[in-house]
Amino acid sequence: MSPAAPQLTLASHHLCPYVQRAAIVLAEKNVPFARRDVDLANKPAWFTAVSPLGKTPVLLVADVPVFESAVICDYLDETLAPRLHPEDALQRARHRGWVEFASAVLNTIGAFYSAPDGTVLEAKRQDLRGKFAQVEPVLDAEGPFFAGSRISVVDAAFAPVFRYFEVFEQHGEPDLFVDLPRVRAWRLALAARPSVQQAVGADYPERLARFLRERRSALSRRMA
Ligand SMILES: N[C@@H](CCC(=O)N[C@@H](CS)C(=O)NCC(=O)O)C(=O)O
Repeated sequence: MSPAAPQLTLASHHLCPYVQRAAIVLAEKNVPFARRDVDLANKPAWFTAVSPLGKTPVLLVADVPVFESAVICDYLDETLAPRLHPEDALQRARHRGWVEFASAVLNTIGAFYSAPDGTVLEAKRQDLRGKFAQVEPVLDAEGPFFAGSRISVVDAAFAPVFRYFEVFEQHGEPDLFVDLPRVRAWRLALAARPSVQQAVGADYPERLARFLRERRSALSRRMA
């Protein structure tokens, strides 16, 4: 008889895109887990005890903490079926590189919504557009996902990226994907995926809009 599967707890934050990566991978593997939300402005002692960098997500495997979203996704992929990363080592390395690229896009999104004035906001908007233009030729031509018909960890890393643009566009941001047909189709396929939809609460758009308005940035002022 195989030993019982360990209890999984995801230390989370309502808006954290890195938490969403792990939640999507867990949902794709149909694995139940508990979610424990953390107030990152006032970190509780139980959280700082398990998070060396003080960041979400942390996956508690029984009582063993695993931190860093890419590491969590790799651990889940190595231990739970179905495999989301490619079997081939070279392709797997390529995929890990694009997960890292998704983190770079998230950093640019942070710089975009924190931009102090319209000039920086426009520069960051163009930076984002440039990053998506880099992804366009890398995407599988048939889609709908990064590498074709099967969802991968790269998809789990980009779905939270695209989710920001739902809210940005609701508040008047232009569509950055007009001339990027593969990225555009990919974004739509990810938005329709149940694992992606379930990775955040129903109040996510409202929470994100409130967070953005509170940045005191060029974007906050436009939203107000
Ligand atoms: N490289 C980390 C980034 C995680 C991260 O930046 N988490 C943010 C929330 S989305 C956080 O916990 N920030 C709190 C802090 O830095 O104090 C990962 O991939 O897990």
